[in-house]
Amino acid sequence: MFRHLKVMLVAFVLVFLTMPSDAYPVYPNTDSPPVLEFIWNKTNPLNLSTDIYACGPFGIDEGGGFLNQEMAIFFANRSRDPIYAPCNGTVTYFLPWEYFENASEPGKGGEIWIRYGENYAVAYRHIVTVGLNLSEGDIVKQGDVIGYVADWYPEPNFHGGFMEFLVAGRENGSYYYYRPFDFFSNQSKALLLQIWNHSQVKNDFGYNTVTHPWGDVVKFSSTSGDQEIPHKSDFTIKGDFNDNGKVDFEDAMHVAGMVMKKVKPDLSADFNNNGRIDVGDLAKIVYHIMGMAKL
Ligand SMILES: [Ca+2]
Ligand SMILES: [Ca+2]
Repeated sequence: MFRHLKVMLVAFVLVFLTMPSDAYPVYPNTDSPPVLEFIWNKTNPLNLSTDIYACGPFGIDEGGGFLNQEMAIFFANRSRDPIYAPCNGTVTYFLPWEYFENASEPGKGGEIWIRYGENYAVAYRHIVTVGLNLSEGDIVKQGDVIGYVADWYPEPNFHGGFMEFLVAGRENGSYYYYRPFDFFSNQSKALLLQIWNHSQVKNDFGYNTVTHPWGDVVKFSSTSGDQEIPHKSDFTIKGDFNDNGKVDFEDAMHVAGMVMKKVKPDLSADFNNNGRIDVGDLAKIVYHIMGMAKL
């Protein structure tokens, strides 16, 4: 009987000491929202008076109460331009797509989600990823090329480009799509307002249905967002190494394993921010479980 219990105990400890952490690294180490930069092709800058065909605002009703999750720019005379990361972060979702010709069509195109810190993510849909060496888990820096604008053909012989951008995040356990405009630096906001004002088409794509440039809705949650956002942003709870939605004894055992060097150290367990996994981190997670400390 005792022998049986001992074996079970050893097995129990071994399981948790070797438990892998499958979450992508949190980068940068912050709870705060990003300050985004709208970076455009530096060698071939936008000509505002000729290059902006139309703008689509965030949050407009696309029919049946389905609100638009993205802001969109329909470019004139421009396609295949590089798309730059608007902030630092971790690639948490990457869907490659090679074809410029059809990436702007509904249900087609590549997609990239970049999580910023603990609570926010930015994403581009309908991108082309040809030639890019990116995968989920990669760290990207603001200004890195993360995709290309798709082709778009509003009428014969008109070659434009198409770009869709979104900001998502979580607050108190709920998931939201946010109006992207609000997250940009003042300099980028000024450029985005110029782009909005130079839209050649002012009676379509929802442009004339809003009073605020880039959308009247500040944020919204939805059933599809509740599924998409945590999945594609790989949002995890700090200290929840076994991914069961709470910080518990098993997670403390995992940190103990790191302290004892039985498990590969993971700096997301550096709760006391001293650059290594130590007894202080173990103490913090134990106190957290007991409700006496915040991670
Ligand atoms: Ca857990
Ligand atoms: Ca530490």
